[in-house]
Amino acid sequence: MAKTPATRRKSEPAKPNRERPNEPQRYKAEKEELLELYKRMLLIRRFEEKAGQLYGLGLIGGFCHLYIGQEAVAVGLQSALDHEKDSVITGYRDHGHMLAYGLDPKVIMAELTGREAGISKGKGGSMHMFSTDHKFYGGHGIVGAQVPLGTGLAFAHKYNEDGGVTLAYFGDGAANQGQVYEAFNMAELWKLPIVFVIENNQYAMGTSVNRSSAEDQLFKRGESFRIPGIQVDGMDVLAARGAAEEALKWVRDGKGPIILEMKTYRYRGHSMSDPAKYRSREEVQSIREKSDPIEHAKRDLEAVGVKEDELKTLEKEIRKIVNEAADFAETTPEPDAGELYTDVLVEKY
Ligand SMILES: Cc1ncc(C[n+]2csc(CCOP(=O)(O)OP(=O)(O)O)c2C)c(N)n1
Ligand SMILES: [Mg+2]
Repeated sequence: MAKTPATRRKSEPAKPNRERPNEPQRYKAEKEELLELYKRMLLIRRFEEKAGQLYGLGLIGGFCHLYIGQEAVAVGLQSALDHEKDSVITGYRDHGHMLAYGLDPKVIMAELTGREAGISKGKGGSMHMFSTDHKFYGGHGIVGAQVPLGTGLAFAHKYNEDGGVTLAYFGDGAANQGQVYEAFNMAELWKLPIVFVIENNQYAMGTSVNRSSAEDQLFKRGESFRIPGIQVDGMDVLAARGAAEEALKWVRDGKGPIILEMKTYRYRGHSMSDPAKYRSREEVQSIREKSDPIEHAKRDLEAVGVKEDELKTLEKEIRKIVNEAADFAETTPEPDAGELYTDVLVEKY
């Protein structure tokens, strides 16, 4: 008989979840660890800038949503995962999440240019990166759809008793979708091992969170499901990592799901075709100047004695990696025409 993750009988009333997670602390990183986090964020920044250029040159087709400004979220959170066990799922703004894993930038850039060597064999493109080897389940273009899918992944972790946790990322816009709340209900009812990560970058296409959300404190969105939530400075990689430690502890202790609202900001338009008329240049400029996650980490590095020269060398290294990824993505072959007939589901319904 199939196992069921249900934790109580029908006749038993639900037990109120009165416990609260601890207030997360800013993660105390050793110098080497902080350098690694900084490097990953810088790689995402330079990679995304390059992707923007290649798009402008017509080398990337279809949609392309850049992650610039949000780097600390994926890097901080994913650095706390157990990559042998845990799974990740996200929306279409997904290049950064793959790079945060430490995946080869060449393979990701080649996916953007639709080449055979790409992570989805060049057939997914920007929005549909996938790597089951890394337990990365996409890359999804339907807003909010990754939340029930992620809940399914968490169900599988519990069912298979593999000790894994799912990180399901979604945006502030997606947070207003009905399917998100159906998933919340099931996740809490069955105490599924999932961290719901709301990347609140303040906008859903051209609509600001304040204009679209009756409750704009998104970490509270689980309250009616008894799912606790924490609001986190998503422009500080160490705050993100600290919050991830608390959230993962909560979930791994069998206490069910938790919400992390990561307050962040996207510097670029929603996608490459967005003229961004719904906000002022001054707004973007002021966040860049005051809250940039990479500059923030740079200051932390300088405080532990890392010298300007070392950072310059690192910058050069990263630019080299990104240029090589772009060269590779421009020159490696396109998929064979026969690939049109592979990885396609053909079935009668
Ligand atoms: C079900 C569905 N509705 C609408 C869209 C069109 N759409 C694409 S992105 C987007 C905004 C989502 O914003 P948010 O969740 O905040 O994510 P962000 O783009 O800021 O990362 C919308 C409405 C879609 N892709 N899927
Ligand atoms: Mg958004």
